[in-house]
Amino acid sequence: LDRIPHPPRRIPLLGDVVGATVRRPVQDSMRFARELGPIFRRKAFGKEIVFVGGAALAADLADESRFAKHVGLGVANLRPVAGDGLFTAYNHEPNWQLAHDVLAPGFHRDAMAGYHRLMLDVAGRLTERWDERERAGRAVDVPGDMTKLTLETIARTGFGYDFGSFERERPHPFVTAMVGTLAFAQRRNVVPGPLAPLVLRAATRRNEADMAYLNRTVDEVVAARQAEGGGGELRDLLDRMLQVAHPETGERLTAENIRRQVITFLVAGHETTSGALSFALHHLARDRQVLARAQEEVDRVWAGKSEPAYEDVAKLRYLRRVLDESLRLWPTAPGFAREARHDTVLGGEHPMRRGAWALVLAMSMHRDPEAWGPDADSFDPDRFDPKAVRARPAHVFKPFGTGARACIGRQFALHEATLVLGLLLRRYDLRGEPGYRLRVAERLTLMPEGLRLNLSRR
Ligand code: MNH
Repeated sequence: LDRIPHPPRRIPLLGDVVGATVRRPVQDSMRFARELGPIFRRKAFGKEIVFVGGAALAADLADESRFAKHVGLGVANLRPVAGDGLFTAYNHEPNWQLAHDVLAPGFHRDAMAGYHRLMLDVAGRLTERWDERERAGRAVDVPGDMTKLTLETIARTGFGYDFGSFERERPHPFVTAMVGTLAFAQRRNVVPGPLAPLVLRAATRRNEADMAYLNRTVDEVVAARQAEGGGGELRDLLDRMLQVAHPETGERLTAENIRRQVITFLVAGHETTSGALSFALHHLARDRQVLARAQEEVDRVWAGKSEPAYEDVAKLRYLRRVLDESLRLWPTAPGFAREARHDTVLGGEHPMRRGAWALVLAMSMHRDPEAWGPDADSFDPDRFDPKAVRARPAHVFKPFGTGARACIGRQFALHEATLVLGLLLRRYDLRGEPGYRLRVAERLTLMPEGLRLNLSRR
């Protein structure tokens, strides 16, 4: 550890707090990575964390024979809400493999093609709303509306549930309760254990009410589905959770674990996609050439179709590159933790004991000039042209994590986001607000703050 640099002004007891902010830890860490190099450590309130931002070291951490996912920090904070659901399960918990094997086919091609219709319906609600705004000459709130869109999409495709987000002025109470439990989980991490009962008394009671509300709502959705009687085709994730037994062991998910999975998918399935769509729209509105090229592609590839079919979405190759390039600069899940499976040496230089872990800063890895060139901070979708991809080392682009615990919803998110961007670009010209400078808010995920766009129908 001694050989790993840390910030120069380390304050006794408090640690590396100089130059740090509470609200933007990821962007702070990226600045530290620029000063301190590909690996560094930061200490706060007695806890020391090793960060890896260099592409070569991060690529080494992707070696599944030596490293695995570590459930820590932000992910561990979600345990009170998401328990042994897929995202927060420890590697050794049997429900991970069980749920993974039962749910993975819910993201294969046939299943995905079945979600396409519902995704189009939700996108239609968005464009209805945006048309009204456009007629009134008013700007749209991009992150707000993208969050409504992605929440409705996962709720309807995954669970046949409609939150009515576009019809409401205020968020659905389920959403308020969900956000409340997340905020509480995060807060619990910064209040020292023995003080928690005192400091968080009111918050704890509130949190219990929130959790009870979440559980009750999920139980109602499940009960309604069960009342329909099982059997027949598997329409969505909930059907799979309720009806599918493990192909080898015959085991089924328990009622308690299904609750955890439903909450997991509602949370994991919308925040990050919403951010990815928002950043892509920001870059499209700002770069007229990129916008023109993407619009030309949509007009050409979807010509003569009132609605794109499932297969038409993946044909938008350039638009996919725009999305990849946005996720490179702004990986909306900005980091993931890796632990050593046994004693090993990271990058041939840093010894790690079994169980020792490091946080990969995807944002730094994605901007490392060694892998991405001297202009790594600039937005250029052509970096994802197949030739350019082949010329780069492997494992330097990881917006969806890595290995066995990588994102199960990757294809889902990419299909949804490409479809929606295609529909929006075909329908509108986008203009940013004059003087807007990108500011990025952090709430475990990254999100552009205050991003509003002006539309005009094409
Ligand atoms: Mn998703 C895991 C990023 C969309 C459901 N997701 C991960 C991880 C990253 C990630 C990174 C790995 C975290 C870790 O190693 O600790 N996910 C994203 C991004 C998007 C995204 C950037 C959108 C863009 N994720 C989605 C969607 C769904 C989803 C959509 C569901 C429909 N993600 C998950 C689940 C896991 C996960 C579930 C946990 C998988 C596992 O551990 O088996």
